[in-house]
Amino acid sequence: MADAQTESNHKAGVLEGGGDESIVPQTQGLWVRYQGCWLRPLAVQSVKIVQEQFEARPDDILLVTYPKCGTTWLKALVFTITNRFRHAITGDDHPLLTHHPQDLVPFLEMPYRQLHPLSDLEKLPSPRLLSTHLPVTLLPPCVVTLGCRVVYLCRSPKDVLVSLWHFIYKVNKNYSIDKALELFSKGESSYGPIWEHNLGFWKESISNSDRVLFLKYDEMMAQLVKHVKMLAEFLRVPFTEEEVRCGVVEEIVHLCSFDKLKSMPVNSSGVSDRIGGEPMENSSFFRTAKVGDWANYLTEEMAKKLDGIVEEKLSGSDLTF
Ligand code: PAP
Repeated sequence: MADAQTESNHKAGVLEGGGDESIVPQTQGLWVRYQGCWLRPLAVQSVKIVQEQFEARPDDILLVTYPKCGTTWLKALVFTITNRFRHAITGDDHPLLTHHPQDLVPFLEMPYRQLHPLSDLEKLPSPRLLSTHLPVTLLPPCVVTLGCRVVYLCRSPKDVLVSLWHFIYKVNKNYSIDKALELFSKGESSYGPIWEHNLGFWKESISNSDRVLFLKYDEMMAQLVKHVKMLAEFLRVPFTEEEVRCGVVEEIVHLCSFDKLKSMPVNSSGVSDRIGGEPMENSSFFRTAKVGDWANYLTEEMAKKLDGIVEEKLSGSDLTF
């Protein structure tokens, strides 16, 4: 009920603080700042519930992404790799043939968490595969203290901006690419600033390399087999020599490829409310998957502006895009 009110305030352009001083409304009314992170107003309550009530298990595996960095792909890959002894990759009953990849790995801060208590996660057998967009600073502390493993996937900020713009533009035709760039460059975007999100997990991956695997979308695209093997090693289910010889790695690459997933009826038709508020077409998670697609939407000047900001924010860190 509270969230329905929040969402209707949001649509009416009413900015809310929710009585919580850590929530600062943002001028455009698209996001509010919560503990240093920009969130959709509707997401704040879910994030708070996760922070306060989520009980991690030491063998939990968290798939962490900034939005539009390849969440759908990572979920498909990790689900397939870790479940390959239960679900044969070439079998005609593989769950990816009948489920959207987004639905195979539960999202911690799913919309309307207050209506869907965390008990759904508690019922899952170990080891659990879970996903989140939370920056490291907002993760429930138990995730760190229990040493849960994290796979972090990031992507060139220019491609993230363009992917995100397409996604939001579908439901908000007032959201121009110029406006998207203006806000994104100030860090104002769901779970932003993106550079803080990236840097937080970059640092974690350096200090805890056995616990945090840091991946880049463009590098994965360029070397698929290498990254699928790397994922399996990190997830402690490495491929046997026999599996490699029989082409299991290539089969996983193929099953989880953009073209294959996009063509499946379960992903190409229907709608679902995954982000809260607006039901989105299942196909909206499969657009083009092209590295460097930003060049079709951003002028040189726009690209230079974002590059300059990102370089400055990441300077001294060795993290580059
Ligand atoms: P989310 O963070 O909102 O859950 P996410 O899956 O990260 O969504 O974003 C979708 C992007 O991943 C799209 O990028 P694009 O807009 O640049 O095209 C989508 O095309 C891409 N994507 C989806 N599935 C795959 C895949 N199997 N391989 C590579 N990229 C993919």
